[in-house]
Amino acid sequence: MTNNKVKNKLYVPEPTARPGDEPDFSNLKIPKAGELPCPKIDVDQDEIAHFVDGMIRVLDEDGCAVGEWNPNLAVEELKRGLAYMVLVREFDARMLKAQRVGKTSFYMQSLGEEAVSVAHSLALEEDDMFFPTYRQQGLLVSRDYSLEKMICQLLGNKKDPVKGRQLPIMYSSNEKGKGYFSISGNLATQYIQAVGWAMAEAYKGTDNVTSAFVGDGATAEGDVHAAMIFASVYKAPVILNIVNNQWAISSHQYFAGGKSTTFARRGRGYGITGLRVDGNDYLAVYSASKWAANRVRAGLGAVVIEHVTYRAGAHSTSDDPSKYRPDGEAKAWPLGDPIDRLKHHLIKLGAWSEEEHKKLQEEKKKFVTKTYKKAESYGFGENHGLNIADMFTDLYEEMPLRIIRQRQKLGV
Ligand SMILES: Cc1ncc(C[n+]2csc(CCOP(=O)(O)OP(=O)(O)O)c2C)c(N)n1
Ligand SMILES: [Mg+2]
Repeated sequence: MTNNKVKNKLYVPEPTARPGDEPDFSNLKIPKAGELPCPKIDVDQDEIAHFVDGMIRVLDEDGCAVGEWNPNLAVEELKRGLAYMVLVREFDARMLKAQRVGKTSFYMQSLGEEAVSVAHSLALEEDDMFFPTYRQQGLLVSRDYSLEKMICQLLGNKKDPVKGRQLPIMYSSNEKGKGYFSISGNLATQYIQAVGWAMAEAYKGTDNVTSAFVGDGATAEGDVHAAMIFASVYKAPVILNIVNNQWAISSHQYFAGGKSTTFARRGRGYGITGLRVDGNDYLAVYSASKWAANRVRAGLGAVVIEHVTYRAGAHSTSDDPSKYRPDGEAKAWPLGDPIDRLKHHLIKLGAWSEEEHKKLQEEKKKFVTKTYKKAESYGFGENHGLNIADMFTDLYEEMPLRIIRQRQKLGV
């Protein structure tokens, strides 16, 4: 035994900056747009092993689309994506206000992350199924799901499709072409459910892709391990999206393992193809999602996509990020804002202008306000108009005795 033995010391990661510090993103390596080649969809995953450390980027600093990952979308398609992102942002802003004045109890925005859900959704097909988290309202919006129904869910009124039985923002839709699996408050449960769903699609022999989402923080859940191992072993036709928005409420992504590895690398450990993408670059998200969907649909197994983005707003209306992140961190985020970047690109193409953009924002805002008013007319708060007895319906084929007793006690 030597006496220069080092004592064990528990390591606790610290975020790069705390309130009072200057925001610091110097550890984020950002390759130039267009740097990575776009391989054929049947490429051997070992040949693109380095993609989990790189970053697929298409839009450069001047707003030009460069490199092999450029999806070469028609101008009308770009404008469509922009319009959906603006609609999501206006919707978020309106609902945040509604929460502040007590019309609903809770809200979660996707500010700064709109490209992740909108571009991903538009790159997939109508019958593909989503297993989202609470931060992908853009999936529903870009599939033209009724905004009125979404607001009724948030207000928990008589037109709420889930009859007031879910927390606001926990939407659900089994309508054809909307495919938005009921959101669960228990983080990461949707990941294993998605893989099971994908395995069933494979068993049935459909050509549908299943797409699951999880946040950086929730990747620390054991369910993510179970999902990855099943997805890998059974070559499940599933895209496993990891939205790395840097924070999990007040925990920095380092607490979920982001300091020692990228989240895209998680898939590689299980033998799953991994891509890492600039999540604020609409074209890059679209292109990577399309590539992954094509690969999955061709029977070549699951793909993990890490979307590198930033949660520009608070975690939810129950959170105050000034307590744990430095002032101005969102502004200092080096990958910019997804709406601004796509707008800039369209202007660069000569297909858009600041005036047209303003008009689009006003138009969407008006639409949201009008829809909100209509939804509110169906009730909110104490005047929800819901049938209390519905609390007990649709849930059990055979109602357990204790629930029957609860219902009897309530007299409904
Ligand atoms: C199993 C479980 N643990 C903890 C929570 C509480 N919780 C809700 S959201 C959240 C943070 C999740 O962060 P992340 O996965 O990064 O997603 P983001 O909110 O950033 O989109 C936590 C801890 C929960 N809902 N479920
Ligand atoms: Mg997060």
